[in-house]
Amino acid sequence: MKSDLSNIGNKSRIIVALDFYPPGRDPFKWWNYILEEVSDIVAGVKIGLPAFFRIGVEGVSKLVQRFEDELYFLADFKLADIPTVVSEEIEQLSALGFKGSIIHLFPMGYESVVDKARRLKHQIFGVVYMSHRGCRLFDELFQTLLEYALSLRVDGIIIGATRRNSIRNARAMLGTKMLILSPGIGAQGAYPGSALRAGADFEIVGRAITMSREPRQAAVDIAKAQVMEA
Ligand code: O7M
Repeated sequence: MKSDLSNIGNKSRIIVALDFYPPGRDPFKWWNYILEEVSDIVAGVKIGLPAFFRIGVEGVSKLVQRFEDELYFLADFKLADIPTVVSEEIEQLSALGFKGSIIHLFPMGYESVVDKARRLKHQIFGVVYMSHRGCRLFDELFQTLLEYALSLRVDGIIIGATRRNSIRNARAMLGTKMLILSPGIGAQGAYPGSALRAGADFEIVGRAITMSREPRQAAVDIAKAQVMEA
């Protein structure tokens, strides 16, 4: 049972995001195949609304049950409701077998959410800086959100791999206290390994693996790039 992302053993620092699948494929079969191909390479799998809409709670639950011994399952709903509702959502996601959830930090007031998650042994990751262009409020609020994440003592934060300087700054401020997860590798332009070298702990990779003709080879190549010297 993979329940702590800081303890992944001898694997790459990839978390594969299951959002997309090639046209004409059955999404459940494809994502099942992806996980068969890469489960010995990647540390975890991130699942959010796209997969929930495509394969339903039942499909997601089947994937979790099949692969939870090898993979860390991270729920990505970027939760941002009132604390009571977010706590309930985390309870449900935990019951489904997810070991961690991603939340937005800007609503603030989430101390009770983190307490609840601790009791459930469920890890919490807060979004601090997104990867896409034009997220102006994140530009302005980066420092505030980072300080809030630190005071809330979440297990980790999300900073886009497209924001290497911010990853460096966050790492300098956090020391080793928190994990940094970075999406934006491949399809969004950041190079495999670049976020790790800036101080991140994991790179979240979606389409570069899930839309590849050779998903296993794609994962192997990214894993190699992660351990290469800069
Ligand atoms: O590699 P991609 O671009 O196909 O997929 C990237 C994944 O990372 C996708 O699942 C996004 O939801 C997620 N992501 C971002 O791309 N940018 C962000 O700023 C934040 C996330 C994310 O995972 O937040 C938790």
